[in-house]
Amino acid sequence: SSKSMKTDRNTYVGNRFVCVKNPHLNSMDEDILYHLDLGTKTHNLPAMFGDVKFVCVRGSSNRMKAFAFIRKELGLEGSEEDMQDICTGTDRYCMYKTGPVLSINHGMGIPSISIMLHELIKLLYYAKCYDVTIIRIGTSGGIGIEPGSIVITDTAVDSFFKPQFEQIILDTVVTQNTELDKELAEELLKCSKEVPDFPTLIGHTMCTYDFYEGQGRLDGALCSFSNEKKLDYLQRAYKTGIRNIEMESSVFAAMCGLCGLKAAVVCVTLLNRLECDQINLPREVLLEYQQHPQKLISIFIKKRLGRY
Ligand code: R2B
Ligand code: URA
Repeated sequence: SSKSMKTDRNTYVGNRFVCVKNPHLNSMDEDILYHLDLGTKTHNLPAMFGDVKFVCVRGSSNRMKAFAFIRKELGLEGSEEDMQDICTGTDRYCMYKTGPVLSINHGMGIPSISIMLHELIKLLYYAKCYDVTIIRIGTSGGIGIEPGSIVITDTAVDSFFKPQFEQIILDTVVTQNTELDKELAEELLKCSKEVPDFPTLIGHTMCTYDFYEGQGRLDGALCSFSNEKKLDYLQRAYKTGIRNIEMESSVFAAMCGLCGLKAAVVCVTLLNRLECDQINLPREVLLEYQQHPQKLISIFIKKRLGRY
């Protein structure tokens, strides 16, 4: 049977620098950020990334380019260079930088985002970045709310509705805190008042290891439960304050919290899971919904930069 222990959340107040929690890194002569195709000896990370203040992460790499829109939105004098993928030597992740805004994709699910975050956090640390806000923008399944709504996560919860992320480290289950920055969530909610086109709310987000059975769907290749059981589960989730379901928020909240990054999760809902399982929106509606989080985020960044 596995042992269990609780990690302390970093009580990060004074130190505004992005930090790592790994004593072994000190004794490494070089650190290769393999999945990003960057390294401490091959790249001048402080020169490349030292001015980063906002990191936007999202699932797909295709949509990453769409984020270059922020350059226009922010009125930043973008060079063609800004449109170049920084992680050229790898097709795992794509990264774009425009002024103080770094955008990177994370793939689907906890393992994929976790690998990216290890390397991204080390990158920000080596670059001596400070006062960094990181926001995951993405899609999700809503519970009891209108599709197209945005949910700003206050706490990520697991499939048992618990506000924690259980990571297996060696043969120990380590439990980590998944609370996100409350002030940042409120600040984002305030920004949403300026985009009246879609409802935005703060709620809990359930993070699962699977899209199908793991999210109570009846339409996967496998299903071992009834419609009644599904609805009972989702209704109980709703009662605890869960408003959407996705697949990365828990490890994102845990890792960013431990490393001194102010973090937020902003997801649009593509369907109401109390009504259906399949995402059957017309392409153009889907594309429109996916713009909602980035519209909100660009207002937020513009405000922070005093350009709104
Ligand atoms: C939301 O959408 C993806 C699954 O379709 C997954 O990455 C997530 O969290
Ligand atoms: N992403 C998810 O993880 N679940 C959904 O239902 C929709 C998008």
